[in-house]
Amino acid sequence: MARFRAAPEHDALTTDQGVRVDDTDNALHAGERGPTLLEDFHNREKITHFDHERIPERVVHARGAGAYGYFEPYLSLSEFTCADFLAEEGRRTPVFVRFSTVQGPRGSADTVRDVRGFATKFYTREGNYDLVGNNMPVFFIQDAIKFPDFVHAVKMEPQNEMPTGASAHDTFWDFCSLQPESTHMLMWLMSDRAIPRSFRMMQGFGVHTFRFVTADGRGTFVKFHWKPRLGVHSLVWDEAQIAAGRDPDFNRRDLWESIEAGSYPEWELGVQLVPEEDEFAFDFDLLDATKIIPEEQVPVRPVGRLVLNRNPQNFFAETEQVAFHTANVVPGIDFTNDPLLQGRNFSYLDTQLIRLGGPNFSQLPVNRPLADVHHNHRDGFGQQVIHPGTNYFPNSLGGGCPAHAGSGGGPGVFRHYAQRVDGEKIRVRSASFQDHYSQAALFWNSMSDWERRHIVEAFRFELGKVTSATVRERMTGNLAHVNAELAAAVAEGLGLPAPAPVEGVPSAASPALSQGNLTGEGIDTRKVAVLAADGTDAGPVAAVRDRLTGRGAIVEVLAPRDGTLHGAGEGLLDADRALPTMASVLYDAVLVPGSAEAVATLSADPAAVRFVEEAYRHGKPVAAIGEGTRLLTAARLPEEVVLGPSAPDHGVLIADGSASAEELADALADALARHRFPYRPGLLN
Ligand code: HDE
Repeated sequence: MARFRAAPEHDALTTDQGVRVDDTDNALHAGERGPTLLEDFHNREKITHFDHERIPERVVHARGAGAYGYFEPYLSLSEFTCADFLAEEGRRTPVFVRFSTVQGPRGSADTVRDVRGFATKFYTREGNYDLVGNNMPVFFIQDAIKFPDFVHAVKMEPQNEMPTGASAHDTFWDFCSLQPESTHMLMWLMSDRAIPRSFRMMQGFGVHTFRFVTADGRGTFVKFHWKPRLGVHSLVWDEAQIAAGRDPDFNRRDLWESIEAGSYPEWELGVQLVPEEDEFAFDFDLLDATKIIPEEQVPVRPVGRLVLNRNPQNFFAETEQVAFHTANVVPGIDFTNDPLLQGRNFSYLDTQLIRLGGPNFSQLPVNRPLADVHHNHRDGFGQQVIHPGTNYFPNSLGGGCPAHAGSGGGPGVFRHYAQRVDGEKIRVRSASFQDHYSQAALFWNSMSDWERRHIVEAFRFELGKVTSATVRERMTGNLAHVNAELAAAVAEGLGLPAPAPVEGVPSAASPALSQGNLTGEGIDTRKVAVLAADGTDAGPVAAVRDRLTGRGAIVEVLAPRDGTLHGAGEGLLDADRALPTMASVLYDAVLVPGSAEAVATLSADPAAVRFVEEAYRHGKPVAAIGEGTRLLTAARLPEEVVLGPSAPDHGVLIADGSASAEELADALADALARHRFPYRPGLLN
């Protein structure tokens, strides 16, 4: 790909034709104050090119961020698949990954409540393989023919193009309430999974059941899982909404900055394998994309790791022009009859033909396979290749090239899985796809108390934005099939009577679904804000910073103004950021060092007071040294938390004179590793 990168550092400005340009600031005019001349080819070319810079955005998943890296298996999977990139422990395959939201346009905010795309292009030696997944393991619909309806319903409403980046509107809930197969996915969407703290802290799922195939044609069903090394963590809803304004690029920036800083995001690839003969061993259909295979039933085997270690150099050329396609498979990976997957296999190439302006987008640098490409496809807009010789098969004039790889196949040759197919042409949904509620209930049953509370609040928020009383009622009625308490709590928030309980709602749970069980390890890249002002004692700040950065966290000193602060003790303290440019939603924890002078300044600064108040309300660790507690009080943290012995249980950490800064830093690190404190005196978050 390197040979496609432009490197203009040492060259003069030219036209598209390579002619050197003397001046690009002034057009060619007839006289100093005269009209601009048509003859000015540089001016015309420059403006014309600019006029054509935009391309259509993706019809869904328009807003995204991408990065390069590699995938590396821990072990060989050749017992199950002949896929070359999975055949050998440690064999590195380059990848490009794009994360995205679904509903909003390119310019929408990152932290909206939405599904996140997690699409990976593996540039394998045997061709490109795309695993085009999401951060939730199921989908809203079972058959791809419903996709245009679903997307029309969730996108901005057609008359006024509102709301941007939100599903909280009438048409979405109208559709879903009439389409009960969406209920399981709605549970995920109303959960905290829909507001990830970071792309680096979310799971990914292939969603469909795919098929591994061995060289001798043996098939095994497979579901793909990505598990983040940093654990699965989310924002809280109030925080997400504030962040959407404070930094609409919140997730994109986080990905970019972590890679720039050398903290490379990492996921483990896991597979759930089901032998072909067990196809009907489950009480749901493996072909139904509204169902998971509970991990307690089929464990997820860890098979390799994905590391992202390089940012793109040009967003448009790389992240915008990348084209993923579920049908980009390599030998050893094949499809199943999942009707959602089958429809996707048509849609991606089709949509890319219009988005990328013709059939040659696989020649764009980011889409080019590393494997050699030989075929008789010719011409089309934007053709980059000069093809000599014949353009048909069979031929003798071109020496019979490019030749068939041979009907017998052989290593590196794709052969479709020889599945027996027999049936009548009918438009029906299989009876095995009819249960729409059991796994929605499974999800609810698996949640911790605080996760359930967040789900109830999310339903209340979303349905509270719906103006149609019929839609609200129909939806709460559907929820009664998931759980009576859930339905009653949502109904209560909407001022509706609790729906009649439904008999026989399943009580099974799958602990693997709760984020509480997916916390990951350590505090790598967690961001701690230190609120300082003139007078702050630089000594303890340096000690805490050293200790926390030693454990991988990022510590930034925020002060009412930029520049060097005049510390109380020895030494000066540099502010990393001016407080007015930042907000607590951009950090994971806050620390207020002591000194009467500094704390008096901060307590009189609404931005500092709000910073602490919000951090506490959003469940983040809050720490103070000595006099720093006065800012906590100014931010109205309950006295029992600031002064009481149970403070550490609530993630509020106070160092008095006797505790060293190092001890405080360690306690803060432990609190950070817990991510959030969902039950705090004085509030729920
Ligand atoms: Fe997509 N989806 N999708 N989708 N999808 C697109 O392709 C589609 C579905 C997913 O970063 C489009 O190039 C249909 C499930 C991701 O570039 C389009 C159906 C899953 C991305 C399309 C689905 C996804 C897309 C729009 C129902 C998770 C962004 C632009 C059958 C497994 C990829 C484009 C990127 C993008 C069609 C459902 C994931 C229109 C018809 C299920 C991550 O082709």
